[in-house]
Amino acid sequence: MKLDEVIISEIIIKEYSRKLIRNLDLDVGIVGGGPAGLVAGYYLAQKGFKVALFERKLSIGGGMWGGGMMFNIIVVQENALPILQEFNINYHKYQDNYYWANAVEAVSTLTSKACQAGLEIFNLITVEDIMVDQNRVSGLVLNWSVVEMGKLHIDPLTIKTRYVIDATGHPSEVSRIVAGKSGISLDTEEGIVSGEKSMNAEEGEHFVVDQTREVAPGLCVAGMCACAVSGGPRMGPIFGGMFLSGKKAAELIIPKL
Ligand code: 48F
Repeated sequence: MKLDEVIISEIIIKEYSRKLIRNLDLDVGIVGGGPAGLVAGYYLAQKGFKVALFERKLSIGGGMWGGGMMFNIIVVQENALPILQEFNINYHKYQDNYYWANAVEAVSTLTSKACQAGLEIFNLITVEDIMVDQNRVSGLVLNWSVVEMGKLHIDPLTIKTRYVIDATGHPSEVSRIVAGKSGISLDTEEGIVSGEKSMNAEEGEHFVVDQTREVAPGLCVAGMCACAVSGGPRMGPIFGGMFLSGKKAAELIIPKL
């Protein structure tokens, strides 16, 4: 049978529109498709929650593709190995407590397993604002990333959420929006994003997991964003803390849904 280009277009337009409509009212909206957001999305989707992840860029994976300084290897410490095992990502021992994995395999496998668990991923979409209802974060305001890049004056669309996970990494964008314009103070010393500190892998890897928490009603932080919000150090290309933080974010939210 001859392929019809218009049917191909129709499938894409109809099915994407259906997917968008299905996700207008979410249990959890995750902002950012780095390791923390992907792991959180996997564990939430696996439990059957309605969860979608919005990523500004074309590719999912955030800062993991490039390992350290574009050497595309990631380092993972012992306590995070169960997550690599859960996803079936190959890893190798270097010495006690230091394991390494292929960054490309890690990103692609996390992404694939999260999609198969039921996480809906929307790439090329930027979260530019939040919705607030009775002093609680209650939704996400979305626009195409190219609208932001082109500085086009085009209004966004909005979705409802019961919980938002800010997994936007170093810039902690959603938390900054909440602190800056929603009238809600963050649960930090200053009520705003404290700001990330200089590199310290040992401290940072503990801090990121400890500080994965609900920092405002309806808003949980995960990954590097948790360090930035609560004023902890960065840790560079060791990723166990990112994986454990994503898992903890899911585990914190699940009983509240
Ligand atoms: O930066 P990113 O990988 O965050 P993460 O999951 O992991 C951090 C590590 O990669 C690394 C590190 C490890 O030691 O320090 O940096 O905490 O992924 C964050 C993703 O969020 C997207 C951004 O494009 C990136 O892919 N993002 C940021 N702001 C927005 C956004 C936004 N407003 N809307 C949509 N996506």
